[in-house]
Amino acid sequence: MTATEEPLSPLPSFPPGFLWGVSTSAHQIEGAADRRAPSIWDAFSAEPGRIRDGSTADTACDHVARHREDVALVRDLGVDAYRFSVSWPRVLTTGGLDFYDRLVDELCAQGVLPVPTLFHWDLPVEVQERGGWLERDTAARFADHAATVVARIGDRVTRWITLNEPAEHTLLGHALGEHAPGHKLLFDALPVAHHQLLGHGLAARALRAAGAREIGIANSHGPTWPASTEQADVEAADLYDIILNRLFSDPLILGRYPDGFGELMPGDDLAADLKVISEDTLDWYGINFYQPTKVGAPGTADVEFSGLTLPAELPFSVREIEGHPKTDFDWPVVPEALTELLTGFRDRYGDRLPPLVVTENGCAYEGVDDRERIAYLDGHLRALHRALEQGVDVRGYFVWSLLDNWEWAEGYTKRFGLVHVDYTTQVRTPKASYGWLRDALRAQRASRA
Ligand code: IFM
Repeated sequence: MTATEEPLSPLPSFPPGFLWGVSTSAHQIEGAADRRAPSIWDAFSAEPGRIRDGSTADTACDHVARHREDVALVRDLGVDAYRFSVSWPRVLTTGGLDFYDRLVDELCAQGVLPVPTLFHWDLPVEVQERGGWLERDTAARFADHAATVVARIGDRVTRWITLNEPAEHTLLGHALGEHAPGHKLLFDALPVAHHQLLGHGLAARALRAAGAREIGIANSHGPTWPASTEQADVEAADLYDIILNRLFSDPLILGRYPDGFGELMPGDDLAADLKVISEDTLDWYGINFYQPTKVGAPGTADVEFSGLTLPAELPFSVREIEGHPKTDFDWPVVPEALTELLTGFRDRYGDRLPPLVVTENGCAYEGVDDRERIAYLDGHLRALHRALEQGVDVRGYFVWSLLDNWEWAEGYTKRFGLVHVDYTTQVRTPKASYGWLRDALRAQRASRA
């Protein structure tokens, strides 16, 4: 993206009560790996060649030790809420929940709403050894995890997220083998999707039993654009859209899988499972949005795409989106696709759709004078506002991410933070985008005063 020196015009006014936040996840920032049980990402990063820079998240941003400093950064930014995840491997360790107790206390003391996510990809190795999400039992174990966490911090936490991006965990972790646990099962990975969704339903029940009333999920979505109007491209794009989008939203919102997919799911009583997944499990629906995808008919060779290898045997191929700037991840910057996505959800689900919250949106760029990130956030917030103007009920927006952090298979090579982290000294330096967002939020408040 071309850096612009021109000051941007003020953002339009967002509705009173609109929830502003920043997001992180446990494995990507916490460090203190010696004070928790091992996760599948520890095992995966220990395998040669899995992580681009050969790194691990053993120290990451050392957030367990520095969480007060990080909460102060959240407070000074002026957002309402902080989305973090609770590491299941830490919860399994004696004393592990003490950290989340302290973190929630600190957030409350600083006037920041805590928004925990109960699973953000870091499955305990001991659960993986019993089959992980390929096994139905993991859904029940996840509900136990939810019950344990809500029993400890539920007196101060009102807003919950069960899962983060079950689609990526299914597809990257189990279908393509690019993420932990590294399985390459292609379509045989589908049980992982169903068991996570079932886990969402069972965890929501556990949270409800403890009195929770604001339960959501953070699902990743993006518009799928057919590469052409040729039938083969349109059909391939439709299949991609089902696998990446509707497979994870239809069961939650409509209580059914897209046509042809229910038959592929495991279990003896799909109808009963779908009730668990969909009945009273969502008070709001979280959308993580980064980019649209252009998709066409399958090709004849493997395709390298944003650090992933997409095998030729897939029934679709991902194509380059041209004519838009790219982030350091090579992801196209297309803010209008967020308006398209949000209005598309409203059009597809109508009255069945719970209020939406954008639970992640952000970009990877180097440098602390990150004008590209400012332009990215500014563009996406205006795009969100256009969806509000068109009557879509969006109640909040969370930037990914507060801090630069360990970006999974990319290690420390991609920086998504509003705050730069020097991984040698652990010094935090707010970037230009941090100052821009702080000022934009001040202007929002002033416009309502
Ligand atoms: O860093 C990830 C996050 O863990 C899940 N959503 C996408 C982000 C950027 O890749």
